[in-house]
Amino acid sequence: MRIDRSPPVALTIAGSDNSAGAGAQADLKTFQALGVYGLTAITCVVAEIPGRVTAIHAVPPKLVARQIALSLENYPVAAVKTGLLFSKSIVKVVATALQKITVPLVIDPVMIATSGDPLLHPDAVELYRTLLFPRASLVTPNLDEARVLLGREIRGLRQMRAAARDLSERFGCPFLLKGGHLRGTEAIDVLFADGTFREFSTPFVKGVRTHGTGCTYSSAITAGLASGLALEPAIEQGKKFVTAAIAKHFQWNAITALSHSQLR
Ligand code: PXL
Repeated sequence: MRIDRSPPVALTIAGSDNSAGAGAQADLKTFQALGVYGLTAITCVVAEIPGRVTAIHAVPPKLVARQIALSLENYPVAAVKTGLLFSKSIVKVVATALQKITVPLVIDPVMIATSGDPLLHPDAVELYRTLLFPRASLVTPNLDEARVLLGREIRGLRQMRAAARDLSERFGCPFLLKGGHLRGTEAIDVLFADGTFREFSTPFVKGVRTHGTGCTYSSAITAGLASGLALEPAIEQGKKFVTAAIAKHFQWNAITALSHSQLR
């Protein structure tokens, strides 16, 4: 009798962060900690430390497409996540490469680093709306990204609920709007999916630089979906995972990093 010991497989399509708290490196560490084998398709290379992006360079779109195609053709990919896609031409090839997938797709619409440095070319946003969201199982904007997508400010929980519903109805897919930037006593995220609301809340951890939390959260959700969880349990697992990673952060002088290890 053959016992299949192979873990679930997830693919992240994301930028490389040399400081390894965000981007594809954060995604891989998260997948690993949650028992999922991670594949990567790198879209761009970012030279940075938390709080300071010094350079960013795109991978040629054809090479991004090759990485995705090889991953999908040769591995039993059970869920896909997109992070920083950098430019219009990369969004286009990613959308084309993902056209045939039937597995869950999580889109983290990364636009700006926690430091405030721009990451995505602004002219690529429209292609997210037209090419990527129609395919998404979940989109995970923070409040800044939701403001760009919706074209209005979002202040407070009531406006968050309205924004999550409006985004989901406008783009026809589930939206998880992350409220960490409100800096209340609770970090509340609002899901609007299939006509209903659900909220996910944990105590807000103060005073931690949050470089990479968005990447970690969306990749933990993706790991859950790759493992066969339904959307809401996958978000619950992701929220627990990112909260534990923030609580267990470590620090070298001015540099803070999330801990992704030994969380299970
Ligand atoms: O946290 C957003 C993010 C995503 N992806 C890459 C990044 C960053 C932040 O700096 O470098 C590659």
